[in-house]
Amino acid sequence: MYAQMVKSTGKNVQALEDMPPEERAFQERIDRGEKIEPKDWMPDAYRKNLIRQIGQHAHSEIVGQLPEGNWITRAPTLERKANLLAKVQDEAGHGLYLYCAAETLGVSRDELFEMLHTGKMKYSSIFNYPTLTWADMGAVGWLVDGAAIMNQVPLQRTSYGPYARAMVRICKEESFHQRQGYHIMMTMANGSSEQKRMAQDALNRFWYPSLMMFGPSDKDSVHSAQSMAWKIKMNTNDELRQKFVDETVPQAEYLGLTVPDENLKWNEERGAYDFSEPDWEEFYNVVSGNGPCNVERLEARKKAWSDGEWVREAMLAHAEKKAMRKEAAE
Ligand code: BYC
Repeated sequence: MYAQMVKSTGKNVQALEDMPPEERAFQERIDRGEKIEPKDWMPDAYRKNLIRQIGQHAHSEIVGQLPEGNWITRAPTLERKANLLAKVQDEAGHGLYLYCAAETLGVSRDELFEMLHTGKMKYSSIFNYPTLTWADMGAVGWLVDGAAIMNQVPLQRTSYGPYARAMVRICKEESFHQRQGYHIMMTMANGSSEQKRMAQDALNRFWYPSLMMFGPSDKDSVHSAQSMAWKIKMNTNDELRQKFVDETVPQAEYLGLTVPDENLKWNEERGAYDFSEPDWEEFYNVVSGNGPCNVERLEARKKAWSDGEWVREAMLAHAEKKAMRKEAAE
């Protein structure tokens, strides 16, 4: 696995005084809050870890179009259809900004796609769950984009310039996505008893997979310590998961829906909700390729790649012709 190449960036973060001078100067720049730009010197492991995270992030945006794209033709009104279409297009755009950011680190887009298609690079576990009813479009926008915002807003301050700048626009758009999802949930939750039942069912199915989006619990997170030292990540997985639960539970209450967790309880002392952890066995199973839709999602992406081959060839041929014409004219 490509990602295993960076496993050395585990929990043992090197102390500043033990670093070689170049690495130490690099770490000090990060500690001062300076942005690292593509042509700056950086440790190999920083570069590899960023390629891993940005690449996975880009793949998640691209694969993430599939569960919602599935509902564009079945949206209940023209307005809902236009909104969903715009949202799915935004996700494609996010993928493209992120691939561009990854390319500045010296990896090509073809290499990134190859790693996705051969299973060497991951994408978010959440997109391996099916979207069974229209209410799922509400739950995805509300919960999945809601979790994405929680994770991505801090990434606007990440140390790598092109990644941080891509996050600014992405976060603005995610905020619209979250609201359109919540609006669908509001309509369903205040609709007929059958619509309310569908909204509750969507919440039941998407709650725990949304909690899994933040990654394994801190004690099992492989990359957090080093990624946080490098400001590739700004918070731990558990910190963001807690923040998400604390913000989302009142939103569920406002909808009159019940979060499917018997242990959910406000903890006065902590000023936060106590809640049940997701089933981590299920998480690792999905991440290793055995979720309900893993095979279908990868097949769809591979088909899109091979169906688009003639377009890529035509564009390259056009660019070559243009270059030849320019050369001949000079
Ligand atoms: N799914 O050491 P850890 C969106 C992997 S899309 C799959 O804690 P890290 C949207 C992890 O990669 C938004 N794999 O990792 C789009 C690592 O494996 P490798 C997606 C996961 O990187 C369309 C291993 O588990 N957002 O908004 O420190 C429609 C150990 O984990 C997951 C991003 O990508 C997972 N959920 O922390 C709607 C944000 N979690 O690489 C919406 C950027 C963990 O060693 N990424 N793994 O083989 C991040 O912030 C971090 O990479 C994570 C994980 C918090 C996700």
